[in-house]
Amino acid sequence: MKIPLVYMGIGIGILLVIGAFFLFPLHASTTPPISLLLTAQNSHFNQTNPPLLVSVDKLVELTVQNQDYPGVLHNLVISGLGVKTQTFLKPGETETLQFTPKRIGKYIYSCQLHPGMMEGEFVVTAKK
Ligand SMILES: [Cu+2]
Repeated sequence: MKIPLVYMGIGIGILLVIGAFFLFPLHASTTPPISLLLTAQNSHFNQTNPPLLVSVDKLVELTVQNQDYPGVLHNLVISGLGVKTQTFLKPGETETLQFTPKRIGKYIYSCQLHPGMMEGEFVVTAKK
């Protein structure tokens, strides 16, 4: 039995399309971001200013919320990564920052109004 050349061509074409789909999946848009939450309360982040660990080149979604006493403002900066909340958050306010760390290393996250009291490590590790 001989398969006409045109059918073989179509068959190969279909295989190429399927192969390309597996080789180049649309991961970039479907990979979920690393979600982190920092709650400012009693002039600390998450009570103990814990180290935050993320992977290099992966989207981070970092939510900062102020749940402190009335009148106590907080913000968040990560020095060296160019990450900063747009405003000083009032109690009850929340801001979500999205960024992709490009360099492995140890950085410091902090509140500019409470240096020393609200400072922790932000660690960018190799890809997993
Ligand atoms: Cu603060």
